[in-house]
Amino acid sequence: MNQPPKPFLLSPAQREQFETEGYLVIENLLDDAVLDPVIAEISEQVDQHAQRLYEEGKLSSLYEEYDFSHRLAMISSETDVIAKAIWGGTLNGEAIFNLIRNPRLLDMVEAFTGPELIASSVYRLRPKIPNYNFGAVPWHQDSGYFEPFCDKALVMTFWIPLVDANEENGCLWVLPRSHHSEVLPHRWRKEGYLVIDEKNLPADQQPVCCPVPKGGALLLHNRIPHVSYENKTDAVRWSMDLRYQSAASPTNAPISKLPGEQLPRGSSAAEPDYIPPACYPPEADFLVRSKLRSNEVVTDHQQFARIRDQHINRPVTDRWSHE
Ligand SMILES: O=C(O)CCC(=O)C(=O)O
Repeated sequence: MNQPPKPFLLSPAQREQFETEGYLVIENLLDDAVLDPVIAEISEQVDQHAQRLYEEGKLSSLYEEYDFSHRLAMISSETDVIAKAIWGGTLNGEAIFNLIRNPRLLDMVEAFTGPELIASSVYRLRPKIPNYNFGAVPWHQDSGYFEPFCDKALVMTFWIPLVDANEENGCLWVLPRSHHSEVLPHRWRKEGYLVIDEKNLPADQQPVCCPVPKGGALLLHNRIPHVSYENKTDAVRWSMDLRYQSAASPTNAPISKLPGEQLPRGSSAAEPDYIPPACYPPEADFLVRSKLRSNEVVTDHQQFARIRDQHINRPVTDRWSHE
């Protein structure tokens, strides 16, 4: 009889580092067979946009002779239209979907959250182009962006570079161990990022720079403060960040309720019966792995695209001040 494949797990030392420090750099996690299709899918999008801009006379060259990390940098020296168009979670092709449901990533998450696994549409593609202000992301905890109901939930982020990421091209920095405390006060900056002001960052830890070679990932706890600075090289620092949680935490994934399963409810005295819509209501969650609802798992990228397109944006609780 065929044995089921062994799950891909963190070593006990890696698990301890993640639990104690709130972050973990994992090398040699995703090989070219996984990343190349993602890069090809993104390159195809860059190419289509470039062709259009070129035909419209808005780009002087297609810069086709440049590789993945340099082409968009060259284009962006003329226009940031393409970087902006593909930034964030706008792409929903097969390779990106397959990366989100990569079994290695899911195995590692499952070991923390159990087998009913929700992937969040809040994935972000970040082509951090050289010397471009929007690429720098101020100190924040991912929980700052999530609903207060999920402050204590575990939402795991895999930050995955598609090129070697280092201090020079703007890899992430973290404040270790800070995930043991509460969600820190954030405020909205004009350009749309949340920031934790310096005075509100825990003073007992020193920031740690987290270079990650291509093929690796930085695993982040949702309450670990992190920051990234400008890219000072001449090439794009391409990365994606993917997020996962248990189906027992608030989710807008269209999943059935299991017998006896309670939906998490609001704890506030003002609205004790309020059922939180999701940890991040503006985007669509989906079931990415399940033992108990296996027929509800999203396995097709077109369905993934549909769920995201049809999602009705619901705002997050406005708990932070605005600039
Ligand atoms: O990729 C970056 O530079 C920032 C990423 C980030 O802040 C995040 O994944 O939450």
